[in-house]
Amino acid sequence: MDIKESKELLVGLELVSVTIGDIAKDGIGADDIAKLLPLLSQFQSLIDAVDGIKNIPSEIKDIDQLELIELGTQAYEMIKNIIAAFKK
Ligand SMILES: [Ca+2]
Ligand SMILES: [Ca+2]
Repeated sequence: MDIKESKELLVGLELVSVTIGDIAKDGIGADDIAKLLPLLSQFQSLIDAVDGIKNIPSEIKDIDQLELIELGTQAYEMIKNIIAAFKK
């Protein structure tokens, strides 16, 4: 088993969190509507993130060392990008 669903979930979480951070960091205003557009254009990523989510526990149970490194690296990048999005 691979870690496809786990990775897709991280991509979706990052996308949503970065968008929220970007919108909220300077207060919510009219200019924030434009910031929702990238989210719409990446709608398929959001669908992928939710689709197959029930397989994630099996993926994690079956994870090997390489996959762990891959997922860990992705999670680290995700957290970095989210923090950056929330910072002014
Ligand atoms: Ca804003
Ligand atoms: Ca998926």
